[in-house]
Amino acid sequence: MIPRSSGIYMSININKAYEIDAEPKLWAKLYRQAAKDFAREISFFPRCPDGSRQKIAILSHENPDGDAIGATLGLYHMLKKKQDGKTSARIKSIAKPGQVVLHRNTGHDAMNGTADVIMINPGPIPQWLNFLPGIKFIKRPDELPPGYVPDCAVVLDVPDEDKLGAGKRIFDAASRKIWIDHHQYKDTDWQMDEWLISKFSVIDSRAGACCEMLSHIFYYYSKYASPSIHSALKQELNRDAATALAIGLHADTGGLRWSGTNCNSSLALATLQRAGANWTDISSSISQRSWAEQKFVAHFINDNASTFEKDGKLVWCVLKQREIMRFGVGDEVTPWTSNVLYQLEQVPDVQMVVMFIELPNNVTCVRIRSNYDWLPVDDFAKFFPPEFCTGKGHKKASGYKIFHGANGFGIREAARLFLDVVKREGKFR
Ligand SMILES: [Mn+2]
Repeated sequence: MIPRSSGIYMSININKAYEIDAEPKLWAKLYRQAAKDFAREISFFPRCPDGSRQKIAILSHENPDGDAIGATLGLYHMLKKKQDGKTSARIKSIAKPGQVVLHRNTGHDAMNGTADVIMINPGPIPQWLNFLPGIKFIKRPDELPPGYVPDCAVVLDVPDEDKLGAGKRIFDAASRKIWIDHHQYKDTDWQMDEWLISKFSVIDSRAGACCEMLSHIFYYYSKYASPSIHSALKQELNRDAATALAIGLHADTGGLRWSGTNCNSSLALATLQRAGANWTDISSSISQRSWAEQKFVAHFINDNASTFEKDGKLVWCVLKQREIMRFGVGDEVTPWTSNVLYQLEQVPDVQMVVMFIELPNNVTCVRIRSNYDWLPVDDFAKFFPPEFCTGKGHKKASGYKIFHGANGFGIREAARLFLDVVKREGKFR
């Protein structure tokens, strides 16, 4: 059970929770309200009694994807704009590179407060995101100054506190917590409600990406936030923020193609394009593949006995360690094999794709995809003893691990056992 926030900042609505899952009119109303309250939450940073600046940490999940990094940078660039704006000319001179100094313009100089904003992620940050402006300023938790404790932690695209990894310590230590996320929260019992209202949270399980949510929030910020209260944050989306958010929107929605994409995702894209995000450039940079990866995928599909069964509804293949070495796959196993899975998914009639990847120590990783909601692939582990097979995931994309060392099996036998279950229990149509 997570303890409630200290309550020191009760006056700024910290215990307000939204469940945005609503019809269009209500949807807009809720986002407008969320934007106003978010602006108030994040712009509340009085000068600390000892004269130091308040600290704001932007956190996201470990092993970050495009959405986690896009959201982190999107918020950072929105806040950074303050450093360049006219109200903070005085502050600009004291900001170091990569440091954002926020300035809350209350109109009364004595009341002005400032804050340092730090982006934190345990990594590893995928290489393909390196072109994003500001990415090099994201710090690992172990790179923070000793004893770093933020006054406010903003958590983006995280469904579960444990996914913060080493960042959880920083989240736990923060006295104010802001939580913005689009994942499904299955747990709707009172404990979950209690947990969500223990911090300022905006949850929209219909949004395609956390970046989509931030686009809406920033849109309503600039449109409706009352200038008298929120002048420090009332601003248009800037191009760097819009580009980072568009990356996340693209990454989590497959360029607005996957299920989970809806009219609000398109609205978010319009907002981001208007602010200068170049969707064409973003799409082509996301679909670029190195020559080594292209050769690996082509070879793999051509030579690697991708086997069709169930009248072509099921296709499976095996990636062995020696091929991983031969092609210099290195740390790129996940993106490269995703590309293979993607190619196989596009074949007409294919309903499910299964890939077995040989890991060291007689462990096999299974990556499995379904093209359809009615063919879930997240629940095959229950047909095996837990010491042999574990794993789960989403209905249409899951991962398992098979520990076959104890049985003296190789990857082929492990694959055969797993496939028998898939063919027997899978709801092929
Ligand atoms: Mn996401």
